[in-house]
Amino acid sequence: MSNKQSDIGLIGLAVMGENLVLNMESKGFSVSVYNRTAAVTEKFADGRAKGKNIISTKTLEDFVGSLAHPRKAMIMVKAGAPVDAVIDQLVPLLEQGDIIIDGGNSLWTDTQRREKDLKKKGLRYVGAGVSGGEEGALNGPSIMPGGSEEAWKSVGPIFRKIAAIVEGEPCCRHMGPDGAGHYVKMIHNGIEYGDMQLICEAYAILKTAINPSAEEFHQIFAEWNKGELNSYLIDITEQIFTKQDEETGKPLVDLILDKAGQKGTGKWTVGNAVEHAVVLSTVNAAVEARILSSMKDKRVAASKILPTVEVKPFAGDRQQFINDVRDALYASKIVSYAQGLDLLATAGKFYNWNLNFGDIATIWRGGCIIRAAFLNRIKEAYEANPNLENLMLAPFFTEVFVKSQAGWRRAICAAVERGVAVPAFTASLGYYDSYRSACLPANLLQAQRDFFGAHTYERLDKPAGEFFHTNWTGQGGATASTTYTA
Ligand code: NBP
Repeated sequence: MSNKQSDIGLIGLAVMGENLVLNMESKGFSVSVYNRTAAVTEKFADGRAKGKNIISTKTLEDFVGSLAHPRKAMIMVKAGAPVDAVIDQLVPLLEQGDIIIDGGNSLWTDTQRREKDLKKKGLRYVGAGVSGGEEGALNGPSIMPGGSEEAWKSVGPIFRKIAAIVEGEPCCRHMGPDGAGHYVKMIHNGIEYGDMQLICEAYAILKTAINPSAEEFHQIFAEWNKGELNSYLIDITEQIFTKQDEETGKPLVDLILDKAGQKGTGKWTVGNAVEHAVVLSTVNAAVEARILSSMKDKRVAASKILPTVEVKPFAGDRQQFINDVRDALYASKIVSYAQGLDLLATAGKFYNWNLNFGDIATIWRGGCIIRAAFLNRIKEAYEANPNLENLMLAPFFTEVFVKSQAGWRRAICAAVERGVAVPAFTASLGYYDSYRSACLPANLLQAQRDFFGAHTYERLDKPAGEFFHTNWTGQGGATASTTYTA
């Protein structure tokens, strides 16, 4: 072991860890590494780390001993119990003021708990969401760190240097205290679920109605990528349609089993939205679509029993239809972001995180999976009005709905007529139509509640706060209507 002290250390040399280490080293930082299975460390040392400013260690004692003070130890292992296991082993080796960073996809409440526990021991804790996968980790991810301002001062300069850069600005800013960074990362992942499902639904509508070839799909997505939908996910979708299976010569996408996997951040996001009574219908539809997709055997069996619809041959203007689907995708995407940001705002207030939406949109513009041109518009919307009630109400986005809503509705009608499931499109439009409605049928709902449960109701023609109960059946001898004041 050399006596040299590294700027930072990283524990966990799987896909993300290895690439983050190489990224840090390439930006001029010296890095120590440790992995539970020593053979992995050895392979890295003899392979990609060879000749680089990277110190490989075989024990956590050597790892900690190789770090410059205050020590910065970044954990990049599987989320959950493994993170606690590593922390438990690290803590006895560290000193007051040292910093532990968890860069995995940890649940934000775990991060809050860990930060609180470690603070009592004089250690600083940073829960940092890292997005961008393998390629982002190597060349510049989007990083969402949470934790104390003091800890941020120590790790910020390293993180901002390794993050993706968009228009000269690193895609890394301090998100807020304790679990704020991991919470923002979770919302990022939820939005990612929504974006991916919306793209898949656009594909499904087009396929059923006008059946483009893989080459045509490639061209459609390439065209969309030049406009307002310009994004990483549209870009990779465009590329997917160009890949041919070597064995059969067919488009590979047509040979892939339609069963989607998921790791859990989507479900966490939806569960938390329910807890905070925030509507997250697009992401919810996306999570449920993955669940339904995984039930392949049941779907195949049901497809032989449940009646289908007779599909009419497409008779309209093909290009107009493609444009309608594009408009539906863009409008639904805006709704999904509006919902995700609403949840961020609600949770931010609940936890006193003081989240800055301009900052969040800024660091999502590059490095991460949801990076997209339209995040610039979101950034501008929050810069113009930091207290924006709902993204849909920002003048730029309201104008998008003016232009796109006819096509949005036509595309959904076309899907429904053909029996194509578009749960994320319909959930988005349902939210839009509910949110913009001054009147909803909840008058009838309140009447039902009062009928069976005497839950009372307010009236349109009386002051708010005055509650009424009606004897709906006239039985039981009670008066027809009773007034209660809150
Ligand atoms: P994995 O999530 O596959 O975890 C593998 C690493 O965890 C290995 O280094 C393994 O060591 C280590 N590990 C495990 Br498993 N249990 C351990 C324990 N009890 N003690 C110590 N080490 C343990 O790695 P990854 O895909 O690189 O992801 C790392 C984190 O980053 C995760 O939280 C993930 O959700 C998040 N993330 C991943 C991506 C991605 O694209 N993969 C993107 C963004 C964020 P071993 O070699 O000894 O088994």
